[in-house]
Amino acid sequence: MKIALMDSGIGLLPAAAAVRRLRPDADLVLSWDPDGMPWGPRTPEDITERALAVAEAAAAHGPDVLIVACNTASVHSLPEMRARFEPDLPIIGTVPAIKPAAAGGGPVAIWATPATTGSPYQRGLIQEFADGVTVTEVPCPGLADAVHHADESATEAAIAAAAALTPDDVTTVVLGCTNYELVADRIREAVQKPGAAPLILHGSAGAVAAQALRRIGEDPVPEAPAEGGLTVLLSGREGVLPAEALT
Ligand code: DGN
Repeated sequence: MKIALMDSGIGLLPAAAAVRRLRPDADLVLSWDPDGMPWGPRTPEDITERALAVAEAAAAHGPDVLIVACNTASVHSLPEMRARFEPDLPIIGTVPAIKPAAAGGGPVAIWATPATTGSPYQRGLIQEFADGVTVTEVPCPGLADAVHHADESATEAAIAAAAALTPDDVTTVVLGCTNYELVADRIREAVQKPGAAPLILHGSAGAVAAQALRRIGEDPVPEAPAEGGLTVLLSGREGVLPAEALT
């Protein structure tokens, strides 16, 4: 079994690690776009063009399923991706986890890239699943890029700016960009108010990994031998990734 994941950058790692935990025997193809990232500030047309190119590179390796491990690309480009690749290659999107977050009653804050924040797709999810729940959309300019480049001070500054836009009484934060799952602890620290109930964070890595397996009729087998291969594609060129990046 071969499972491909794509994103603009290393935001695909949490979902890839989740796939590895469920199926250590799966071959992984990770395709991202160092030449074009970040996608967050781009126009929807531009995002779709870059996402299709990165997906083509992954598809050329013959995966059974492709996970679009990027909220920005999913909210803007899923119809085009599906039209291009399905039914031969099933496409699994990643969109902000508003439904489970709103089920807790809120108030909820959705942290996402500027392109995802306020997009018709995100607004539709809020309307459909968060009726009667107070929801604040928080754009986080620069955060995805800072996380990708492991730029500590830019990450700190972008988290502090987003925390300042997050109402004090939120109980729940949706991590609406896959990069943010890599700094979830720091986001929790910045938003958690002293004395308040522990903040609830909703990412999407585990859910999309499980959904990808379901879609191709495979069960989770966490005890399977850890013999899955790894192919890394950087804007279409073969690259390498240290094994510990997926733990
Ligand atoms: N990982 C992407 C997402 O989930 O939106 C970040 C996109 C970007 O390049 N900013």
